[in-house]
This record gives sequence, C-alpha cells and structure tokens, in this order.
Amino acid sequence: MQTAIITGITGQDGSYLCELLLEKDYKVIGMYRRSSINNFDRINHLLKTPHLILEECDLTDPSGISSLIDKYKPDEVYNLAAQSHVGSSFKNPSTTIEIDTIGVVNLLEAIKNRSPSTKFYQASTSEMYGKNYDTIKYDEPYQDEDTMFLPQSPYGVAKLASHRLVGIYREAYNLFGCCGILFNHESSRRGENFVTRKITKYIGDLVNNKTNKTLQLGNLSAKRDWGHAKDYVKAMYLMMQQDFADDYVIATGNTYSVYDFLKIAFDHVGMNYKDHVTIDENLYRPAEVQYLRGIPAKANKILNWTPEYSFKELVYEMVDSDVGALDHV
Ligand code: NAP
Ligand code: G4F
Repeated sequence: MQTAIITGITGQDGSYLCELLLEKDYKVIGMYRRSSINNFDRINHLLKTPHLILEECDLTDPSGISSLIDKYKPDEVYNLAAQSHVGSSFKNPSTTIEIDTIGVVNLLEAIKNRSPSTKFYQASTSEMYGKNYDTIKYDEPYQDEDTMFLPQSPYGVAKLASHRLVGIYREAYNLFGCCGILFNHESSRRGENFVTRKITKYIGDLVNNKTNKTLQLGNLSAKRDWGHAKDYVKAMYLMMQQDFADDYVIATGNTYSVYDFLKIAFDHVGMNYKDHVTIDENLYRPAEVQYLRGIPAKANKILNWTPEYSFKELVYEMVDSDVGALDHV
C-alpha cells in the first residue's frame, strides 16, 4: 500500500485529492493545523475511512514537519497547504511568505534529511505569471511553461520562490520534486471569499430569500482560466506517477472575465446580475493580474491529461449546489 501525506487536507483541493487517493487504495495522512473550532466540513464524509489518518501540524513548524516525515517516510507528499488568497496576501505579506515559502523549505529539508526517496508535489500557481503573457505560438495571448514569471502580489512572489526552490532541490539533491502550475480551479467546495463562490453563494442566498443586500464586487474585467478542482487533482496524481519529476501547466486553454462568470451564473437562475451587483472600490487589489489563459499541451502530451468539465458545467454546478438543487459534490 502506498502512503501519501497531504498538507492542506481541510482545503478545497485537499479534500478532492484525498478522495482520489483513497479510491486508489493509498494510506492517506492528512495534515491539518489546529483551529479553535473543527473545520473538517470538506472531509467529514471521509473521516471514518480506515486508511485516512489525521495529523495535527503547522507547515511553519520545522520540527513538527521533520517528525511527521520521519514517522511515516511516505512514498508521496502533496503540499497543498498555503495562505491561498491573493487579496489577503497584501494585508498579511509576512504570514503569506512564512507559510507559502518557508513552509516549503521546511518540507524540502525534512525530505532531504529524513526520507530522500519521497516524491514531492508543490502547488504552484498561474499567479506567478502576474502580468506576463506570450503571443508567439498561438493567436490569442497565453501562458505556458516557457512564459517568464512576473508576480504581482506577495502571494505570487512567495509561490514563485517555492517553485524555484523545488527546482533547486531537484537539481542539487536529486529529489523527486514536481510543481503543478495550476490555473484557477473551483467547485462547490471553493472558499466563500474567492470571487466565483462569492457569486454563487450570493445567488443561493438570493433565490432562498436569505438576503436583501446587493453583492459587492471589485474588478469585473479581470480574466481567468477557470477549471474544475476535480479535474485538477487528477493532474497532480499523474505528475507524481512519472519516472522523472517535472513542472506542468494545468489549465483549460479558455479565458473568461469575472463579468462573464456573473452573467452565466445569474442567467442560470433567470435573473439579471445588473439588478443585484454593486462595485466596491475597496475590493480592487493594489496590483492586479488582468489576464490568464494557460496552455496545457505538455500535460496533455506527457500525462495524457485533459479537463472534463466545461466552463458552463462548472458555473451551473456551483450555482445549483448553492441554490440547494444539488448536495455538495
Ligand atoms: P484552500 O482551500 O485555501 O486550502 C488551503 C489549505 O491550507 C487549508 O487546508 C488550510 O487550512 C491549509 N493551511 C493554511 N496555512 C497552513 C499552515 N500554516 N499549516 C498547515 N496548513 C495550513 O486552497 P485550495 O484552493 O485547496 O488550493 C490548494 C493549493 O493550491 C494552495 O497551495 C493554493 O495556493 C494552490 N493553488 C490553488 C489554485 C486554485 O485556483 N484553487 C490555483 C493554483 C494554486 P485551514 O483549513 O485550517 O485554513
Ligand atoms: O477568485 P479570486 O480571489 O482568485 P485569484 O486572485 O485569481 O487567485 C486564485 O487563483 C490563483 C491561480 O491563478 C491561485 F493561486 C490562488 O490561490 C487563488 O485560488 O479573484 C479572481 C479575480 C481577481 O482578478 C479579483 O480582483 O476576481 C477579481 N474580483 C473581483 N471582485 C474579486 C472580487 N475577487 C475576490 N476574491 N472578491 C471579490 O469581491
């Protein structure tokens, strides 16, 4: 039986990856940090599974991380834990760097010193591109593995430092370390302060007469390449099954604005977003990433990975879940 540690087990991706690995007969060690109240909502349905073990540990604690790696000497470690909100990273830059960069050093050092055959996955991000894109290979602007990084937030900087650190440990110490450069991925389990879920949660409240307020949003013209988290955790798993560690862009190849998301989501319940949305200048970011469209050609060719969900299917699933037509899936 393969053993995998998932950091960030209580998060969106952690919960879907845990389901996937349990289905594949892994023993899963789910790492979570202490909080004043239980936040296992996304994995409650898995807690009685015999092959899931939960371990309390904070990514910023080097001795705790080292002991965890030493205890299990896992076949695979998926590092999904992070301060993952770009807007929050402007308000909490030091904490973001502490978790999203130093936390990764803690894991890499523990693996190098205690369990060097362990394979390591790092959750890198399209935020590392920032305002950079290419126009050489395709008609529409895009980002792929050859595009230069130019992050626009403390989060993007912290993730870029980790991304490069994984490359260094791979080259200098021969560790199996791969990075998934994942573009935005969402689901009904998405945190409620990310724009997609903020919108669908509001629609759910509106339809169920739980709110009479307007929905306050910031920049509606930003474009994102939005996929479904269920598709994206499959790509993480596939990267770790390769003979050689490498970095891969995981994306759909399509881009939509926040405005597009709003329109499709409100249309789905027969409403007009213009009647319900107001712009709050305070929700604009000090620096913004305006355009993301990833080309997953390398993942397609080497991992044989393609996303199954379309943009509309993603939006409809999220709206239906928040309106109550679907159980959380
Ligand atoms: P998420 O829902 O925000 O989950 C983040 C997880 O990290 C949570 O379980 C959180 O625990 C945990 N965590 C935060 N700080 C920690 C610490 N100091 N010690 C231990 N655990 C800690 O994020 P996600 O959407 O699943 O994303 C997973 C990873 O992919 C993140 O690294 C994110 O930056 C990256 N990523 C996400 C996307 C996307 O579109 N979703 C795209 C590219 C990259 P609590 O529940 O206790 O807060
Ligand atoms: O949903 P968002 O907060 O996601 P963002 O900033 O793209 O980051 C997500 O994707 C990254 C991958 O590219 C991940 F690495 C990261 O961890 C996270 O999962 O914002 C999307 C867009 C932004 O342009 C933002 O300015 O929506 C715009 N927006 C407009 N109004 C808003 C709002 N974003 C939020 N969160 N809240 C608003 O009210």
